[in-house]
Amino acid sequence: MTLKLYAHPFSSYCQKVLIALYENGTPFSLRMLSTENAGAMAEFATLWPLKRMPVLVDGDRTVVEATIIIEHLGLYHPGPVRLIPEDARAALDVRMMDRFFDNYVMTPMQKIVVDCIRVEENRDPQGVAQARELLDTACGWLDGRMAGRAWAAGRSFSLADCAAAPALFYADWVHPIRDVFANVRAYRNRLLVRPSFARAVDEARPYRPLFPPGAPDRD
Ligand SMILES: N[C@@H](CCC(=O)N[C@@H](CS)C(=O)NCC(=O)O)C(=O)O
Repeated sequence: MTLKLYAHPFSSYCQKVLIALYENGTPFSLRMLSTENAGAMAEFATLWPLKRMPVLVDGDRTVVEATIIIEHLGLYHPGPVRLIPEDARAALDVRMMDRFFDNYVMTPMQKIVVDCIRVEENRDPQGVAQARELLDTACGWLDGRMAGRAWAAGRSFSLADCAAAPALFYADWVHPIRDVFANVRAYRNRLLVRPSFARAVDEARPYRPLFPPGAPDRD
């Protein structure tokens, strides 16, 4: 049975799952979520009324939340690249870093992006300033964490790096990572050349004009 992923290639949380799928060469069919694809949009709304992408359909199971989708893939469709270590203690560290990237990098990044879509009178400058401050604090902490490390947790590429790649990619677009955070900048560059993420970035390239704050001419 083919896995179906309801997603859009430009979405950060969708990229998180795409990276996991590409790491293991897991076959799936993309149900592209775009206004031109009303059928997929309607299925998506029925499957997950909260309408947050990505959503994975595996047979009669509907799986939501990017992290849980990656956990599901590891359990039901394992491949050569194990994204969550077998050792429970090592896995805990991976999950901690996954939460870090979602909560303290992805969330403030999204706050800044979404604010750009709002009409002027509905904007939230205080919330955006707090999001920028949180990104700086998160990068400061991450810079120390990444000293002497290639990947966010343990010695190999993991779920945590799947979360980190799109989070840091877009965070740097909306709030450039400061030069003093050299370890974070180097880590972002390392993620950019990881073939699974490089592929996700390439596939999303045609959608760059849609980026609400405007996409920079790089990466
Ligand atoms: N906690 C969810 C977040 C998913 C999410 O925020 N997805 C965004 C796209 S990156 C979305 O669907 N946004 C649509 C909206 O907010 O209406 C996850 O981990 O999958």
